[in-house]
Amino acid sequence: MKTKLSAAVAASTLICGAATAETWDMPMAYPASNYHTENAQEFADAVKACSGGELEIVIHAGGSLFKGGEIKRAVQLGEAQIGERLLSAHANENAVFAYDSVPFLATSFEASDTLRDAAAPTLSGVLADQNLTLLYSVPWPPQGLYFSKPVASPDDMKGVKFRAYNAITARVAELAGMVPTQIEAADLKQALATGVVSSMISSGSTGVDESVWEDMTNFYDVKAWLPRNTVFVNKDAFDGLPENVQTCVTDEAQKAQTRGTEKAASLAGGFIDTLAGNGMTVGAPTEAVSAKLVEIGGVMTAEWLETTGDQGKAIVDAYKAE
Ligand code: PCA
Repeated sequence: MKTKLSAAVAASTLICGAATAETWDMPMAYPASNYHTENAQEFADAVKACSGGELEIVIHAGGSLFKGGEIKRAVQLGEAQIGERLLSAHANENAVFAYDSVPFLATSFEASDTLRDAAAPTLSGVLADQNLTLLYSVPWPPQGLYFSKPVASPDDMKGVKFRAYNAITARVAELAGMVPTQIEAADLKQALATGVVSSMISSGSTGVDESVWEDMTNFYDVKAWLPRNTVFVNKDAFDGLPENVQTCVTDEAQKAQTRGTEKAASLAGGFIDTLAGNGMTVGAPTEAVSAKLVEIGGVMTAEWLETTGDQGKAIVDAYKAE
């Protein structure tokens, strides 16, 4: 018995020793049950398979390894090898990161894909300068406004405490006379329950993930933009992979991008039905509120183009040329 056991141990040591098996940590900010996270898990499983077990990616959902705001830096520094982040929340480093959140520039899944492709060369370059390799991105459904009261006119928004997820959403709030505070989705429920905020702009997906009907009553389907979660890898970690494993990762990333986008599109309507099914009043914004949002969007588009200069212009020109 003893001999058999030690022979088995010796054999497995040999096998492990022979392979260059590597494990990567993948911090993510959103819940394990969210489609972005499920999609990344499928990506991780596929990478394990196509690399013949040489690369294992371990998902850490819900900000459990690094909080949303820390993920990008952790991957840049190699504290995690790969991660997913709402890149637009890093527009303070480079406004190009907010290309997906320019109000009313791309408001459908199709347009969002076109914009992604138009931005990809610029975005990859900006990320590479930060020691990151762009892998894939998946959109959230179109963004709508949530409130804890009916909002029929722009005046109804004045003074309302607003949960922002990046500087863009904070700016929308500010221009509408609301009071923004930046809060990660993982902390949203508590912020709503304690009255720190009572409104936000987000998708039906996050509204359902966080059962926001417990604290808010109205959802206005504004379709302001489709922000993206972007998956990137530490450049040194990626460059250090054998070529066949690199190809496996990039091939599976392409598939994950397509699969995740299809998932988002197929789930979008159901999320809004779930909000309504749980008692929220769901519908389009009034004309007065729409007009105000379009005005705000105009201001913000001009600001974004000014801050990004040639890079922003190149993205918008490439998008419009499609
Ligand atoms: N959900 C994320 C970002 C955009 C979205 O729809 C959030 O609210 O944090």
